[in-house]
Amino acid sequence: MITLPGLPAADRTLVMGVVNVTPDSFSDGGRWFGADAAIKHGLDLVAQGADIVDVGGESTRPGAQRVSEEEELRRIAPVVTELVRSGVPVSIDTMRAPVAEFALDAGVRLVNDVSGGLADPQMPRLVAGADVSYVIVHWRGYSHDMYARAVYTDVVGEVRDELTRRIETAAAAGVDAGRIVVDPGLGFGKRQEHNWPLLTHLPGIGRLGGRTFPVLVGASRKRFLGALLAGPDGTPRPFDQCDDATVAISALAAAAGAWCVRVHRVPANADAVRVAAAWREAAAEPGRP
Ligand code: PMM
Repeated sequence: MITLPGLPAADRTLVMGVVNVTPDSFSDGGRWFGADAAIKHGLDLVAQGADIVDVGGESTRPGAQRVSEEEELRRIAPVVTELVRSGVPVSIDTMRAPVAEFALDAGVRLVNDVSGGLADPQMPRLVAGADVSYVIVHWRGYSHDMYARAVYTDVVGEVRDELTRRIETAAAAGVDAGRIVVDPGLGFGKRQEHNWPLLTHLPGIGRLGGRTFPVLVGASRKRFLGALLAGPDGTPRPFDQCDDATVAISALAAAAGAWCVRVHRVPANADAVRVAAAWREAAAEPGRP
C-alpha cells in the first residue's frame, strides 16, 4: 500500500468518513448542517473506524447551485477547527483556494479538490506551499450542468488523459507528485454507464505518466448505485438504502488496490477493507497454482 506523509498508514485501504456541512448534499444533506452536529458526527466516524474525516461545505450533488465563499467558510470553519483540535486527520473537500487556505492554517492534512484544480487555478500553488497531500478528482464542470459534459467514447482513456493533464498542471505549480492522490470522480460528469468501467480499471486510473498514484474512490450512495438497485417499476433505490452496495464496492475497490474509500457510513466499510486486505494477502502468497 502507498503511504502518504502526514496521513494514517495501514497495510490496507484507508476509510475516509464524510461530514457534509450542507443543507442540500446529495446523500446526507441537512443531517450534519449545524456545527455541533457535524463535529459530533466527525468524532463518531473516527470512533467507528474512519482513518480520515472529509469535511465539506458545498454540495456537489447533480444540479446543485454554488454557495458563496463566505457561506462555505462559515459552514466548515468551526468543524475543521474542532476536529483538528481533537486530533482527527482531517481532509477539506473544497474547490476554492481561500477555503482550503483556512483549513490548511487550521491543520488539515489533505486537500480534496473535486475539480482537480480546474475551478480555482490558485489551488495547486496553495497546496504546493503547504506540507499536505492533494486529491485530484476527474471533473469536467460544475454540478448545475455536469451531465451535458458526460460524453465519452473511451471513458477510461479520457479520464486517464484528463487526470494526467491535471497532474502536470499541479506539478508545474510546484506540487510534489509524491503527494498527489487521483480519483476517477464517480458521478462527476458521468452517467451510470461511465462509472462501472472506471471502477473495473482502478489500477490503470492510478498508473499515469509512468508513475503510480494512490487512488481514492467515492462511490458511496451515488445515483448509479440507486439506479442499479432500482425496483421492478424502475424507481431508483433511495440513496440511504444504498449502503450495502457501497460496502460491496469498497470491498472490490480495496481488493483492486485502492488507497482509500470515501464513505458516509463507516462501520461496514471499515470491515470490508479488512476483508479485502486479507484477500489480497492470501492471493499474493507464492506457490499456489
Ligand atoms: N464525491 C462527492 C464529494 N466529494 N470527493 C472525492 N475525492 N471523490 C468523490 O467521489 C466525491 C468527493 C459527492 O458526494 P456526496 O455529496 O454524497 O458526499
